[in-house]
Amino acid sequence: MGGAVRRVPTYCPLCVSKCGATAVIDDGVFVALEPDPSHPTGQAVCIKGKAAPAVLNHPDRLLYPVRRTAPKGAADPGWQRISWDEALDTIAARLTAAAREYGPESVVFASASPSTSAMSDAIDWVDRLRRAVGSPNLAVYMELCAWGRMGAPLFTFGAPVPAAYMPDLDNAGCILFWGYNPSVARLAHATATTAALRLGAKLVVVDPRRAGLASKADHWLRVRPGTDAALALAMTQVMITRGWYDEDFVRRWTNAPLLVRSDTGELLRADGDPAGYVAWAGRPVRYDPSAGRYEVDESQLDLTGTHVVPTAAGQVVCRPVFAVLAEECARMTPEAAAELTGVPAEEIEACARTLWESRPVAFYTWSGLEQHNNVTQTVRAIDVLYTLTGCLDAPGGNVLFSAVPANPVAPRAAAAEQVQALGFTERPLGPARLGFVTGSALYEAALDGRVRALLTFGANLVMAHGDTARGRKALAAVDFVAHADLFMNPTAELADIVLPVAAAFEAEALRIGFETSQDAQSLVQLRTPLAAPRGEARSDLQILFALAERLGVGDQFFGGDIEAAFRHQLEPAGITLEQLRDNPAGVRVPLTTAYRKYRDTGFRTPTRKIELYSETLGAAGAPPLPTYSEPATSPRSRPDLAAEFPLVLTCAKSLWFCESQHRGIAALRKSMPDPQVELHPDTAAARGIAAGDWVRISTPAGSVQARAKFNAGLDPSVVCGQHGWWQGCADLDLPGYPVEGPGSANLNLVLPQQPGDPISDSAPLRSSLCDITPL
Ligand SMILES: Nc1nc2c(c(=O)[nH]1)N[C@H]1C(S)=C(S)[C@@H](COP(=O)(O)OP(=O)(O)OC[C@H]3O[C@@H](n4cnc5c(=O)[nH]c(N)nc54)[C@H](O)[C@@H]3O)O[C@H]1N2
Ligand SMILES: Nc1nc2c(c(=O)[nH]1)N[C@H]1C(S)=C(S)[C@@H](COP(=O)(O)OP(=O)(O)OC[C@H]3O[C@@H](n4cnc5c(=O)[nH]c(N)nc54)[C@H](O)[C@@H]3O)O[C@H]1N2
Ligand code: SF4
Ligand SMILES: [Mo]
Repeated sequence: MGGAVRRVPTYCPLCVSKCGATAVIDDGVFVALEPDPSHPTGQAVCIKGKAAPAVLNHPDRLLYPVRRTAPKGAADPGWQRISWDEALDTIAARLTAAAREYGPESVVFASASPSTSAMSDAIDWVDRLRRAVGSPNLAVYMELCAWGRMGAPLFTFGAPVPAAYMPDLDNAGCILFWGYNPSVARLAHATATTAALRLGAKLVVVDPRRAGLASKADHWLRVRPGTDAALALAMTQVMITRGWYDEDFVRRWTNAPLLVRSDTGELLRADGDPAGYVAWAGRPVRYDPSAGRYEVDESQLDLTGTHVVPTAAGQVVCRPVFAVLAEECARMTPEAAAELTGVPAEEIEACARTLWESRPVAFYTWSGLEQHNNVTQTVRAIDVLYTLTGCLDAPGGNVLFSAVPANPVAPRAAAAEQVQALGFTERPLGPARLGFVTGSALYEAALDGRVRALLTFGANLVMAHGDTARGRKALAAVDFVAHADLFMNPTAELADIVLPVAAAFEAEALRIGFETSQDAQSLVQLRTPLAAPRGEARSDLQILFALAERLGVGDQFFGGDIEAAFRHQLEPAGITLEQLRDNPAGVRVPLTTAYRKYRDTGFRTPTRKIELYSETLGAAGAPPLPTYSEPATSPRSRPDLAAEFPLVLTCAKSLWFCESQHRGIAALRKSMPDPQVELHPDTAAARGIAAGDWVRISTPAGSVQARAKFNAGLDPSVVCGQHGWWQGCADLDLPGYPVEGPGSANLNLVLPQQPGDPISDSAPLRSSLCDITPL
């Protein structure tokens, strides 16, 4: 130390926030990461980002490719060092053999979530490789992490709102965070929100815990876990009853005017035109979805009333979708919702008023909604509520910001995949339709011999999914598993070959757009390597490009030339790699935001309107209008279990760690040395538990341990745990925990994967029953 200090503009890729940053290089050594306020996501760097050098230098880093020599299930896998050539040749040969013998659907690719790791650098290339070799299966937690932000909104908007239609925080009048805590999860959203609040924006937070920005919120709605749909329906009820909705938008841009048959509950079709629909404008008028046009101007369309429509098959009594929606919601009064959700009726009413009076509304939903067996309907209810504000793609609403033109790495398949992903038969509208395999479908197929080869980039599958014991059996049953990672983890332990991966700051990466605002979207940045890879570690991209060659699809990977791939991506942007290398802070491409693009294109739904009523869901036997269903395992749905397990158990991420990572990093672990469970002091007192005591969290599936952390803001019947605890921290002399068995602190060991959401298979990790007892 003490030599020349260099400062290199960069960004942190460790989580979804991608915070703009400055790296400090002291005498050639990467020592610190600092915020870069000139970067659109650079207002702050979190404690994990600051610990990036410690992650990179940790003694437990994997340095060499290894192969297992002991059978799976042995206490010691007997890792033996092998060469990269042997490792990559073996992986390619085994994947090829599995696909040849058992079909391409027997091969699964998996990745750590790009929201919680630098796999965001490479995940599109993983997807490209799996398609190139014909595998229909990518396992990347779509059902736990993204269905509510990306998958379920397709039924309503035909687009990923809010995952792609980002909240325009800079211009919002009201910000709505529903099951989302950006102070922990996405710093760039938290700092932008704080700035917006300073300028007078209102904030609504729906969360069982008063977490993060909830303490600054105009409304904090303390919802019982898993009952969010009831809340959304009640707010919708209030807004419809009070006339707090953008009637013109609803009439023109949603399918609210289409007539629903009272006899079947289905949308009425025009006589002699099975593709056409009918609305009412003093008489029946046709709607042609291919043109997106009615016979009359929309202003004449009825949203209320009951109409008798003459058809070739006789008279049919019908009502507009909007009238049926209003009637369905009428049952969910604020009082009824208060009973279900625990949120006072006056708060529900007041919050609906704020949403209406403080428009434009920008919203984000995340994990608080994803991990329930009713997520699809919950998200439908919130999406319908949001639609009433008329703010979609409007300034200050949720906007699809213009993107830098670029060649996509893994364009969505134009034609349907030839072979469907695992789980497609059971849930044809779920993640499998988009090429994603759910944890439950993966385990089931692995256990019955349909999965023969698995290639995972970093995913800690057995700890991220519920029912760890089943997961371990499933992975052990797969003929061949290869895992690429920075560290050994409980999933890698089950692999046949483990590859050492270069840490994010040891590798070059290309980022085209930073998502959170138009300014952020306009920035293209090439992340400079700040250190040489440790040992023989290689970047995920190097591994993928080398495997592609060996799998005979090198032509789709630019003959193994990563630079050529970057150049190809950049070509439409008119930016060169040289420009980016000369400007490590990035190059801005001037872009203007186009708002309300639906006016030109309609929506990508079957009716080309926002679908308050979803025929697609109806045809699958699901409610076509958003509906509340009680979580499968709750005090109300399972009073038989509630006697022994009286508390509702949810969970949340930790500020100090990404998911199951980082417990080995002293700078992080020192702030959170032990697994915790948050509970109300009264709940603790009733059980003779003091703050900081070790306790047992017992669910119908077993028990694990954690320390009691008091949180007087919680409802006394709700507790909140943490998942991901396995790793020890030698520097602090803090223990690791077994993934199974006595002494385990692995919450997902005692959380089930089933019953999953009927459409998406999302597991109920955030609405289960438990009791807490002293250990
Ligand atoms: N520090 C840190 N940052 C991360 C991650 C990390 O592990 N650590 N992980 C990354 C990943 S992969 C993701 S998916 C994102 C997730 O980001 P978030 O979704 O913000 O993550 P959480 O904090 O788990 O959940 C948000 C809130 O949901 C609340 N909640 C729990 N149950 C319910 C419920 O039933 N209803 C409602 N309305 N709320 C509920 C929790 O109390 C919590 O405050 O964060 C990313 N960023
Ligand atoms: N109970 C409960 N369970 C949950 C959740 C919850 O909130 N509660 N959250 C769910 C969610 S939203 C998600 S996204 C999943 C997360 O599950 P995962 O995405 O599997 O995340 P981690 O468990 O942190 O494991 C990530 C692994 O990737 C490795 N890694 C990190 N960076 C890189 C890299 O650049 N390259 C490679 N090759 N490897 C890397 C890490 O060392 C680690 O071993 O967990 C889910 N499970
Ligand atoms: S929030 Fe922290 S970990 Fe995530 S990108 Fe920013 S600095 Fe990195
Ligand atoms: Mo996630």
